[in-house]
Order: sequence, then C-alpha cells, then structure tokens
Amino acid sequence: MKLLKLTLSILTIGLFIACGGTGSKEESNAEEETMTSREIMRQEADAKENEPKETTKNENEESDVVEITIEGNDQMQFNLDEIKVKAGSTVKLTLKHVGEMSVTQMGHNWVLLKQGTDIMEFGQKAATAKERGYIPESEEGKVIVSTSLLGGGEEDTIEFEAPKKGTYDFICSFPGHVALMKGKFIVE
Ligand SMILES: [Cu+2]
Repeated sequence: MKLLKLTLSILTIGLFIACGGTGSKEESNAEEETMTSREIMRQEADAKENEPKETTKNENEESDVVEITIEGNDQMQFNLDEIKVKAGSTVKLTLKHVGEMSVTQMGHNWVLLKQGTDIMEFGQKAATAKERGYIPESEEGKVIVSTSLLGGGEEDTIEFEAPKKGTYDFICSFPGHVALMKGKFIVE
C-alpha cells in the first residue's frame, strides 16, 4: 500500500516536471505535502474504522447488566420479596427510600448475605453497629454487598457481579427491620 502511494507520488511529481513551466517545482513540492497529509488522514481514518468494532464489543458485554430497583417505605416494607437474576450477570441495583421519615427513625439499606447466614442473628448483631450503618465489623464476612443506609427520599445504586447459582437472603439491617424487610435473591 505504501509502495503504491510512493509510486503515485513519484508519478505526480514526474507529471509536474514533465508539464514544465515556471513554478512547477514549487507546485510539485506542494503536491507532495498534500499527499503526505492525505496519507496521515487515511491513517487516522483507518484508526477510526477500528474503534466502532470495540464499541460493539462493549455493548455486547453491557447487555449482561441487569437493572433492578427496590423500594423501602415508611411502613417498614420492601416492595419486592424476590429478585431473580441470571448467573454471570452484572447487577445494578438501586434502593429507593420512598418514604419521608428520617434515616434515624426509619433507615433502610439493602444487604445481600452469603448462603448459610442466619438473618435474625445477623440482624441482632447489626443493631449494635449504628456507627457503621448497621453492618457490624464482626459480620462483614457474611455480606456479599450492601447499599448505604438511607432516609426518606434518598436512593443509592450499587453494582456487583451476581454470585454463583443459588438462593440468597437479602435484608434491611436497620434495628428491628429484618423481621419484615427481607427477601430472596435467586441466581439461576
Ligand atoms: Cu429498613
């Protein structure tokens, strides 16, 4: 390809010289510069052609993202008691506190727990960890992922890889809420 362009350049210069006349040398130089800048433009265009392919690949990867919105209200309830996702997907979960009560009265979080965790026991220990958003340090190993603790009107979005196939518990770990605010997170 380069050889062809070089040949074309030489031919062009040759043509100008053959045409003769005053200022032909300057013109041929100008033409040569044009060829060079064209070549650069061509290379840039080639580089751009490769970009959309990468974008397409990214779009395919992004199609595995599952967006979930779960709400918590002033009546100490989640609006979902079951969430199903496919194994291998990326979960983008938003917790919305749709109530009006403050975070100290009616705080909500969404905590996904590892299999085999006793949710009532977790809830009891969580109640003592106010300064840590009710995720006690001693129980951190049992948490797959959690949102921040929210008051009325607030929301938080977290993104995580779905754990391996199976059924998991999710809860709100605010004191006293686990009894009502809980559900199953199913990876299939
Ligand atoms: Cu709650």
